[in-house]
Amino acid sequence: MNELVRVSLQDDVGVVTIDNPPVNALSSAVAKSLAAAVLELAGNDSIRSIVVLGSGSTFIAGADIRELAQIGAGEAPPLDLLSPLKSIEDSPKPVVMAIHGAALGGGLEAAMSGHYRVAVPGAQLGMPEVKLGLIPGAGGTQRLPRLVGPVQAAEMCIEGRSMGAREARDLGLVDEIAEGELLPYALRFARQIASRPIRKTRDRDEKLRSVDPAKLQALRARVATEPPSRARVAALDAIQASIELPFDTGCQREAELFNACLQSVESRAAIHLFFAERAAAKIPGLAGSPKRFEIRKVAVVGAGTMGTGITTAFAQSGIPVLLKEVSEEALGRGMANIRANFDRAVGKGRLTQQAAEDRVAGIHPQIDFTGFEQVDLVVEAVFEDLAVKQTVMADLSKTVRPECILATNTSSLDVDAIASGSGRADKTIGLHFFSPANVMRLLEVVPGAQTDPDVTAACMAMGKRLGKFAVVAGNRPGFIGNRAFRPYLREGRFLVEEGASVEEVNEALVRFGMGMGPLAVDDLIGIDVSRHIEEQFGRSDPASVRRSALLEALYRAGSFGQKTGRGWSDYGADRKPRPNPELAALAEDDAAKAGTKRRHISPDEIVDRCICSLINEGARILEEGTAYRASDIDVVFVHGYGFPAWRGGPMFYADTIGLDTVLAKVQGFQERFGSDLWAPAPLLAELARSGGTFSG
Ligand code: T1G
Repeated sequence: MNELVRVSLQDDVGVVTIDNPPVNALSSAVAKSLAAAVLELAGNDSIRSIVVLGSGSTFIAGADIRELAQIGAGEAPPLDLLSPLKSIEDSPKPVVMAIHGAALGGGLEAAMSGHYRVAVPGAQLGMPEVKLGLIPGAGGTQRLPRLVGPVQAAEMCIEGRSMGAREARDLGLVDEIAEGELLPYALRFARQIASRPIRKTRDRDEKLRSVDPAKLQALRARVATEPPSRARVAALDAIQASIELPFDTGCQREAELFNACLQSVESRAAIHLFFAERAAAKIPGLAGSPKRFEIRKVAVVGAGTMGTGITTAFAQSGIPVLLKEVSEEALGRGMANIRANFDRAVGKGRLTQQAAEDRVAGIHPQIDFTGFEQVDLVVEAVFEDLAVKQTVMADLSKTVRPECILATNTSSLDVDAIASGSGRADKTIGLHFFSPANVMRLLEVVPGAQTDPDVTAACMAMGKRLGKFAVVAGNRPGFIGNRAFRPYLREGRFLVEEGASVEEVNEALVRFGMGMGPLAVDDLIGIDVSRHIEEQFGRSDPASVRRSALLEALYRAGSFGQKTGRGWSDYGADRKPRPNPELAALAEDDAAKAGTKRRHISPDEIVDRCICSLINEGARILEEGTAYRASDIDVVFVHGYGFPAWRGGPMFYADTIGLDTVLAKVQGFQERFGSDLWAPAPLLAELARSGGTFSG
């Protein structure tokens, strides 16, 4: 046939193998070749039935997202998977779709265009399009309701979750579970059904007629209460069309809705993030996998909030962990935290009780270094003090084996300075987990000046095993995240000093899509901690500090935020923020001392100050090489700092509104507030002038 699909004959059964590595993505070319192959076999008199399967590790993991990105950008013709799939369905010879690995999105749509589906037990089937801001666009919203019923189909499309083969069989999506090898099973099945009448999915209307409209209404009501999603609403509209319209008209309605989603900023942002998350895993100049340092067993030093979160993250991924603390008492508190983490996971149905107990059993709490000579990696999560960390590194170096990796969970200290304590800088690295470390999916991997590249690669691969988005960050103060987040927090504080209320600042950023406002972040991490971080930065870059008088005043008043019940806001037992009655007076007093007049500040200015300062700092991080690519900064902020995924991350957002617009805003603030804080990053100025983009 051609390099995308292969055709072979197995006596009276024709076999079509899709071969489009790495995941047999269903590009328009693959769909056309597949349909042509089926048609060719259907015309072969010696053939009574046809089997379609995927080569390699999977069936079809969806339409080709790269092609979708080009279509969305107007660089490729509209998607047409509908007609090739329809011609497969029109085959006069029965077509059996043999599924292993993933049948997702366009992959499941291709499977449903067949007349039968058999799947191995481990197969995953689902409609994840909504995660890309899309809906199924190859007839899926019309065929799926015919197989599993409209309500089930709607749930699958608005949730985007995948399901196992058995659940799919029970729902009527799969006909049989293929025990043993897939192809021989599918060939036997294809012979069994060869003489049965063809049943086209599009003709199977019985489940459409038995729909309960109230249930669909309930789903629509639920979607209305969730964060706005054009794709979810569009999916419900398309499913509704499957009930009300003939198949072909329903497909046209689906195509309209699909194309509207594809043009949306949400979808472009989601597709950008899909590839950004995968690109972040690649280290330029370092090909191949990190086999030299395989991480099978680890140790964690320090059972505080970070240490117990990190231990839980390793244990829940099935990696045995030694957890060391200085006292039985501290160890006891740590293990109680860890058990509570697992209880929560069981409570949310993410783990069975037995699995949780097995995971906890894989943790060995101790107050000495017994067994440390057998581990492949040690992560220190002790108090954030250089001397303390250097001492721990020195002790570890005397205990662990030569090939063991030593990692520090510092969030603000110099990795090279910490490594100097270990005497093995080539095997020392920063692993910056985010709290709670067993939940947050971001991991900043921070190589020092002498860190062996294979050590970095091993930690990146380990990050993927932990289900994290691992991003390489340069060993500069604040790495990527804290560095760019600092001006965002700074502007939030200054805006209150200049006249905005705390609530106005927080609400404006939450409306923009941030997980929480900058002042709410200060209150969560602690005013004392925020002030400490400012001091840390001040030591490495004194010029960059313009202290917030109000932050100082809160600190002097002992108002450290949630932990003291008062900070920028007041917090009762329910931890809900309420206005801090003292703050307005503090701000007026501060303004009087500074000789400034507080003013009304618009939500737009609030957002622009916080977000543009972050973007400007992001550009500095990029130009100095602290991040490999702009999309890495997007991954960091979406998965570590609550930046809205539907905006694609700060650098992608900047590209969407135009770098000339961002530059103009930054220059405007520079005129008003000075160059020390608002000097445009040279890269931003250059790209804005040349019409370039960060992701260009
Ligand atoms: N299109 C193009 N490339 C894809 C792809 C796809 N659908 N899926 C994966 N890749 C690439 C990926 O970029 C990476 O490339 C490599 O494959 C391995 O991926 C019309 C509109 C299947 C669970 O949303 O969820 O169908 O970085 O690192 O961890 O209705 O990939 O090596 O160069 O993720 O083993 C719907 C997307 C599309 C599923 C495997 N489908 N894929 O995970 O490998 S929209 C999806 C995944 C659609 C139709 C609509 C995962 C996976 P590179 P990986 P993995």
